[in-house]
Amino acid sequence: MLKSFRLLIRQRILRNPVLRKRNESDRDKYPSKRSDMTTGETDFYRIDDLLTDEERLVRQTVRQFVRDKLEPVIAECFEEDRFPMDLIPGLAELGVFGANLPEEYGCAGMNNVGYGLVMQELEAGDSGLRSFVSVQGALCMYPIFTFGTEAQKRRWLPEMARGRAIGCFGLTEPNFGSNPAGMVTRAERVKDGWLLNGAKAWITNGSIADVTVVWAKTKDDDICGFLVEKGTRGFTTRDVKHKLSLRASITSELAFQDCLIPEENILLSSGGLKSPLMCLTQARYGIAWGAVGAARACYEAAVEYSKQRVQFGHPIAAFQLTQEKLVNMLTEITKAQLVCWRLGKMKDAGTYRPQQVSMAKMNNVAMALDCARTARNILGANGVTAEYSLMRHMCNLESVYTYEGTNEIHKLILGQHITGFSAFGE
Ligand code: TGC
Ligand code: FAD
Repeated sequence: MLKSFRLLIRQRILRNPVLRKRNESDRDKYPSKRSDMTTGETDFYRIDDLLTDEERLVRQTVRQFVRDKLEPVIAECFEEDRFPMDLIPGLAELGVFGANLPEEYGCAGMNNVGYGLVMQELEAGDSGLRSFVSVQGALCMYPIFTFGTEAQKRRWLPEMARGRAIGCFGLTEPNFGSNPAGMVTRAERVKDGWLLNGAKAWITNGSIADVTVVWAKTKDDDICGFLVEKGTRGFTTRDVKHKLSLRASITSELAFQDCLIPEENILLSSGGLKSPLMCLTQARYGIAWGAVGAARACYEAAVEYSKQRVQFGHPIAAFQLTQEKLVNMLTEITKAQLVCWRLGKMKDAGTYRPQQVSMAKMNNVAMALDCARTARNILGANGVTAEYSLMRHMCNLESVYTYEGTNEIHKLILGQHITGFSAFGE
């Protein structure tokens, strides 16, 4: 892990009395201090015991950032349909951009469990914040790192890790969402580079990105990645307005009309649909963890509220029907946490498969959406207000359910893996 990131975490801990106390405390000495019910620490199977000190530090530092910096502003951002841009330098300081990429390029060099914990804490705050970080790291820095030249890596990765350059990823098109193989965006070879024509739809960070990874068909329908820089002539963006989900996240349409892309901006080692799909595997991994954070936030709010709210002379937590809901939520969250941890270990060992990531994304996002709906129900009418986070999480998770492969697409990926038969319809 990046030395400065470790130092930074330790300095923060030393400055912060709450974190300092936690860091100094002996976990065996104070086992009962770790609540699994209310304080952002739902951990029924003590997965905490499986984490290294460093992973716990990373988690706690990001959790504190979310509490201090995001929670006070997120409801307003959501209502006002804006991303909290002023959090970018603080996120960069934490080292969360491309956190699992190597230190050599200015990244934190974290392992994949640490990276997953970062995503979990960010999404406990808001899926829009996790989306921003996922797109920057898994969908823009990762393809530059994996398919780019040394010059491209040196140019973009340190700047992106510092949050001084923002990236995005253009795969989806107006007529090709679940089936990106059909894309019609084209890059034609010309004397000075490539001429790019086409359009991309639903692109997170699209209008604020300094660099866009655009996937386009070249000769013989091969698919390659291109780095399209802000200000390129013929490249325009338009934000999607009136979203009822991920409102604290920028989503844009991109249009390319005879954009001249210099030769040095092609991702030279990319080729075929496999290249963007490899990026999706990285992002789906982060989403699988992130969704658990959103579910946990909803569950904890529901536990807390149900103990306070009295109806028919009893706290609603004392009713069997409420308890059943809480039990189901905790059980599903615990299962999802275990899946994430195991997947992270397999990713670190290099033994995981994309289909295992599909199962985790599919299950954990559906689980989080169920938790958000159930928790919203437990809060009754209060659950529909922005004062509580449940409805915001629920609305956000509708997008998370759809992007990065819809729930159905992941079922079909797994169905094909089990049976050997493709049921995609082609
Ligand atoms: P298929 O023939 O199955 O695969 C083509 C080649 O790719 C390989 N492959 C993968 N490699 C790595 N990771 C994966 N997940 C992979 N899936 C497939 C495969 O082995 C094959 O390799 P090779 O060597 O034989 O060429 O391709 P297909 O056209 O049949 O498509 C399969 C399908 C439908 C599963 C795929 O198209 C798909 O996943 N569709 C869903 C599209 C999607 O997820 N789009 C997401 C857009 S980005 C986004 O939503 C960002 S939201 C960000 C945020 O805000 O957080
Ligand atoms: P469609 O593919 O039209 O699917 C519609 C419905 O049909 C779904 O329920 C789907 O599951 C179902 N369906 C489709 N095919 C089948 C089948 N064979 N069998 C059964 N059911 C099927 N894309 C990017 O490239 N970059 C981004 O940064 C990005 N950010 C996004 C941000 C937001 C907020 C959202 C909402 C989307 C974003 N996307 C992004 C796009 C996202 O990846 C697509 O929306 C997603 O892949 C689904 O495509 P679609 O919306 O066109 O739905």
